[in-house]
Amino acid sequence: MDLTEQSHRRLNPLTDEWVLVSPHRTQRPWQGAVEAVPAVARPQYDPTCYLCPGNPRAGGVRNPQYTSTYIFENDFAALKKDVPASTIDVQHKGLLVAEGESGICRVMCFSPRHDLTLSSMEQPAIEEVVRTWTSQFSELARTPGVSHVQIFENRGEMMGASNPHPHCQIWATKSIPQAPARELFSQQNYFKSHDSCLLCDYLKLEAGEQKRIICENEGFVVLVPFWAVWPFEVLVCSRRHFGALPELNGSEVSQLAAILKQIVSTYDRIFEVPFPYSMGFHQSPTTGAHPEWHFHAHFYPPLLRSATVRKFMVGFEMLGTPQRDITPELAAERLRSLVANGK
Ligand code: H2U
Ligand code: ZN
Repeated sequence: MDLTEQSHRRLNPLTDEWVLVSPHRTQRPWQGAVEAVPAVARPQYDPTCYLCPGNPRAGGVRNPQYTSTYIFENDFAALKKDVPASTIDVQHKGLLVAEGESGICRVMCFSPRHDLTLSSMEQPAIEEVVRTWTSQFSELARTPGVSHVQIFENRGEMMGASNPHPHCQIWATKSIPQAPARELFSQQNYFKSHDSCLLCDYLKLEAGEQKRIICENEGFVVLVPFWAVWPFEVLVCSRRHFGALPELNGSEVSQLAAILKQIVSTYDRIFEVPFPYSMGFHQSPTTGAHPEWHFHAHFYPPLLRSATVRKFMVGFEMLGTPQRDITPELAAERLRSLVANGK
C-alpha cells in the first residue's frame, strides 16, 4: 500500500479512533463556502473590549489596570462550584442517565495589549504566560472536587473566539472530560502492556522517520501526528516524560514559550493571516498517580486551502469517521518550509 496515493485509514493510538486519509482527492474543485478574511490591524487598546485593562466586563465588573497576565472567574461560567454530585437514572434502565457536574471556569488574558497574539508577544511575556498557566494548574489541582484542569485557547472568529484580545480559558472539572479520558485509558493500557510510555515510544519513532517533524528545541518537539485529522493539526510534546506544567524545570519554561511562539508564527505564515485554531494542553489528571501520562498540547486549526476555505467536519465525518485529503506528511512539509523561511 502506498500511503501517498491510496486511500487508507490511520489509527490514533491516543484515542483509539480512526481517520480516513484520501491523498488522491486534493485536486477536487471548490465552489463552497468562503469565510471572510479577518481584519488584521488592531489598536493596542480598545475602549470597547471587555478584556482590556481598566474596561468594564459584560457582567459589570471592571478589569484592573493589569500589566502582565490577568485571571478572572468567567462571568458566564459553564460550570458552577456548588452542584450536588448526585446521579439520576430515570427508571433505572441506564437510558436516561445524568450526573451533577461541578467546576470552575476562568478566563486568562495573556497580555494587557489588545493587538498582540502568542506569535507577536516577546519571549519573556510568553514565559510569564507559561508561569501563570502553571500556578493556575497547581492551585486548581489542589482544590477539592477537581479531577482535571483544561487550559485551552480559541483563536480567531472562525473558532468561536468571542474577542481578539489574546486570552485563553481554564476549566477545572469534577470528572475527566471525554477527550483526555480516552487518552488516559490508552496511555494506561500501553504503559501496562509495554512497560513504557506511549508518547515516549511514539516520539522515538518520529525522530527516526523525521518526515512529520516541524520544529524542535531541547525541551519540545512539534509534529503533525501520523493520525492527524485537521489539515494542519499539530502535536506539541515534551521530550522528557512528565505529566503536567508544575513539573517543568526553568529551561523547559523558556523552551515551551519558544516552541509555542514558533509554531503559532509558522501557522500565521501559511496563508499570511492570523491562523485560527483551538489549542489546549493535555495534562495528567489531578487526582491519583499517573506515571503513564505524557504532557502534550494539541493544535486544531480549521483552515484547509486558503485563508478563506476551511475544512468542514460534516457528512461522512459526522456520521462515519473523520477524513482528510492532504496527507499529514505533506502538511508537515509545508509547515516545515515555513519555519525555515520565516526566521
Ligand atoms: P472565548 O473567546 O474563548 O469564547 O473566551 C471568552 C470567555 O470570556 C467566554 O467564555 C467570557 C465568556 O463567557 N466573558 C466573561 O467572562 N466576561 C465578559 O465580560 C465577556 C466574556
Ligand atoms: Zn482588549
